[in-house]
Amino acid sequence: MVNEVRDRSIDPASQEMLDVCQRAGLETAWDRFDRQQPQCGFGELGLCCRNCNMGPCRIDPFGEGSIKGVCGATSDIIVARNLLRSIAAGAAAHSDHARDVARTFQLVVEGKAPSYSIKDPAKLERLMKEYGVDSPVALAMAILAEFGKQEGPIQFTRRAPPQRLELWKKLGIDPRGIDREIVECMHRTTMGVDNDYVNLILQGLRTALADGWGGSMIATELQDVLFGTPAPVFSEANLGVLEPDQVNVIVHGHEPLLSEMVVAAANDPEMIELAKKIGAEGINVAGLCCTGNEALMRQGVPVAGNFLSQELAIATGVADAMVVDVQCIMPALGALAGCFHTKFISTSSKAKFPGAVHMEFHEETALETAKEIVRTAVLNYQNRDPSKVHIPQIKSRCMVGFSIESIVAALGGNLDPLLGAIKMGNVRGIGAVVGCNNPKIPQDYGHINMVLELIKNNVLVVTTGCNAQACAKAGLLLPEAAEKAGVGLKGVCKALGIPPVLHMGSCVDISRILVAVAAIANALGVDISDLPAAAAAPEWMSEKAVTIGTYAVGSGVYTVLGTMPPVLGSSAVATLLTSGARDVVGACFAVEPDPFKAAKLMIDHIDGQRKKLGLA
Ligand code: NFS
Ligand code: SF4
Repeated sequence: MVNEVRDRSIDPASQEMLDVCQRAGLETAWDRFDRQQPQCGFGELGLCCRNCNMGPCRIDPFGEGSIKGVCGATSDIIVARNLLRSIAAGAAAHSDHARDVARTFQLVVEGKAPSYSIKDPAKLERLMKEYGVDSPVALAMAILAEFGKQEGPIQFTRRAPPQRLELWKKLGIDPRGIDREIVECMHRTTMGVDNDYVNLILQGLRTALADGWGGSMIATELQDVLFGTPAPVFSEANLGVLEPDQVNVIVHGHEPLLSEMVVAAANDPEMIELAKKIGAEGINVAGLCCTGNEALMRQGVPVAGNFLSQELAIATGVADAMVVDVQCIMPALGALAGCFHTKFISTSSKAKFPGAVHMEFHEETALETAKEIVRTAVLNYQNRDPSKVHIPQIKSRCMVGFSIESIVAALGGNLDPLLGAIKMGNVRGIGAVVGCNNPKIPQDYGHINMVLELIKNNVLVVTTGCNAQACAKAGLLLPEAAEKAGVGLKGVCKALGIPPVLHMGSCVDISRILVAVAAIANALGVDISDLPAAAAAPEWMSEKAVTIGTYAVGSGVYTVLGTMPPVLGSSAVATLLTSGARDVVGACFAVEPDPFKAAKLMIDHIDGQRKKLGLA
């Protein structure tokens, strides 16, 4: 048993809770993953198609049985179409999130969403200037128009270096409207439309760029305007942040529109008084997944864990409410919450779950609903079953909140010190390590080992999403973690008082990384694809990660994936993604599950880039 939990996670708090779950007979994603074995070989290779009802069709990977679908689609077509649909889904998720933020921003500037306000007026001014509009209302209209536009450009794509923009135009992948690109993916992949794998993948690049430089960037910028641009703040991470004597409200999902209001409601004196009246010492809000990142970096709200910690948080027996909105929320949570007193509360009209209580959230009445939710959690505190309580006494301190603005501030006002350190070689390059957990890899094993390898080799790591939370739990987001870095990076971190791993936010905040690499490229007068930089998603699982990887590559960043995307059924598609793309967009994918070897690939790439730039 002990060995088995070690195989499932390297996080000691998760291991402890997995033990608890096993003893109590509680099922987790890891158990369900085991029961799925062996997983479908056709699916793993991307070789099944259900896009019309002459199918389902599947292609024999050994070329012996059926090598074409009923319509004649080959493995190349089927693999590319399936990939394009994943990219569309990921872009839709980020961008529909962005739409809600933009819509809320519009209501705020029209005076119709009294729970929210403008927290970063300076950024609002800058965005108005960038869009060439003279009022916040006009900015809201212009940004909302990005989704339904028929012709481009999407304004934020103009932040890319001029060489990159030229390339996108030449290739015909400069995105038009965000929704238009996503719809076109669905059109092209329906039966009998686009049957050229290269053409399909070019549309994948265009759609992904519409996410990275469109949807995701809109979400990031407007969230900063509404909730404040993150600045360095200390907090704590891991299941040990849950409090035995306080009401624990766990916020899980993605949109800070909800979590910010829950935090505000939990700080309301009336709520705190209610909590004390029923015998609790106070109200403790903790986050999971990306909404956890949002609340962490803006409010210093502690995080309970990353993606694979979500069930374990309920299994502690002290989650008085698990409040969710959209994305990365396991439908298993309802049944698990049913084994405890936990109230599992869904809030979005887009996302309902079995076993959840639905308390729908609307921008106009956000704070009232958030108070109702917190009140429900508080009143539920007395229903805890003490015999089921088990909180691992494990948590780490972390320093988070490295928006570009705060990185520039830490550097003393401009990027020059960083550019200097890169030129000197103290910082060998930049590694963006992001993405999910996936039970195919022991939780955090890929994340932590890759990040440690990179910093040891003087690669400054920027992180978001569930990698950021893995790093927080492992104590890598602290200035002291510079001790684990190579001599050059250690010196830079010590001089600036920053960690060797910079938490830049949630997954939509990978757009911050795009802006950063664009700024560095512009400062050096080169394209992004010339930079000593590389990206990785060591434990990715979500379709959103497919889109992110694609816009990273489309933006010129070499990207290493730790789990295999379902593309091996077509050697043509696999070759295009892992080498041919280099001649098209100046970057490509690699797949390497071993985090040590994957880090080596990134470092070799960075060294090659340095050489090309004439840096030692
Ligand atoms: Ni990103 Fe963030 Fe985590 Fe993966 Fe899910 S929470 S949006 S998709 S699992 S990193
Ligand atoms: Fe089969 Fe072609 Fe229909 Fe797909 S689109 S299910 S390959 S017939």
